[in-house]
Amino acid sequence: MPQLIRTSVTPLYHQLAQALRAQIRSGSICAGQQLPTERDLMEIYHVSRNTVRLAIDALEREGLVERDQGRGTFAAEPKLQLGLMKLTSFTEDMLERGLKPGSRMIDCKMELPPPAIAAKLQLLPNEEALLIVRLRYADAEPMALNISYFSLSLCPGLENEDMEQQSIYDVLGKKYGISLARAEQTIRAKSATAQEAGLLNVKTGSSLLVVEGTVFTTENQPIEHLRSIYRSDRYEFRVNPVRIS
Ligand code: 16G
Repeated sequence: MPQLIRTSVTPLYHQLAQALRAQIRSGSICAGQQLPTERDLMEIYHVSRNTVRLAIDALEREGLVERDQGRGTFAAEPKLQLGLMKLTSFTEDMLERGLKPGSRMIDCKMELPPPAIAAKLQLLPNEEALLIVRLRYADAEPMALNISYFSLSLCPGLENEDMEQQSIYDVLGKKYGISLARAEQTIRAKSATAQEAGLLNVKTGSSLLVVEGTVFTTENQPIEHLRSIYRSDRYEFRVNPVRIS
């Protein structure tokens, strides 16, 4: 067990966080495994309770550990990293990671979308769109909530497809010959409502990531308005910016 350097300018809690981080990253504390208790850490590293708490707080903020009230602190499941440069379906994202994609249909109906969404989809006045709300699973774990409106002018009859068993992007390609080209998306944080928390199996108020935007075909026609709500404990988004001179 590496000892902390008391004479270092690096605060002790920082050094302790580093030591625990290294153990989690190397797998010597693996995902789901309980960390030593506060008292054990105090004894092992000869530090105060406050130092232990500050170190665990830092690891919790980084998403490396999760506290479970009354049970202890556990190494978190590694997050799924989603690149933002590739337009992929949920099904593709999961298969690429060796996970089994699944869906539970929450809602599927034709309706008039809110005006801002109708404008993005370039719908005619009073034109309805297909609302599809699905809870998405990786293996048996709920990961995200997909709330999408599809403009049916390009894919009439989409409402009759079984969207619980199939990939929508697959159906768009195979049945309608539609190639998706690009999306315009924003990402923001929100806290889980009781309903979202129940579906996603997280605590009410925990933080979620919302990706919202429009998907366009190769003909530059908007076909989907999406709002995808991801568990922030299971997802992180990757960006690779380049410097423009
Ligand atoms: C992704 C899309 C979602 C789309 C779904 C189709 C983003 C942020 N989200 O989750 O809008 O409806 O894939 O998945 O791009 P599927 O083809 O597996 O049904």
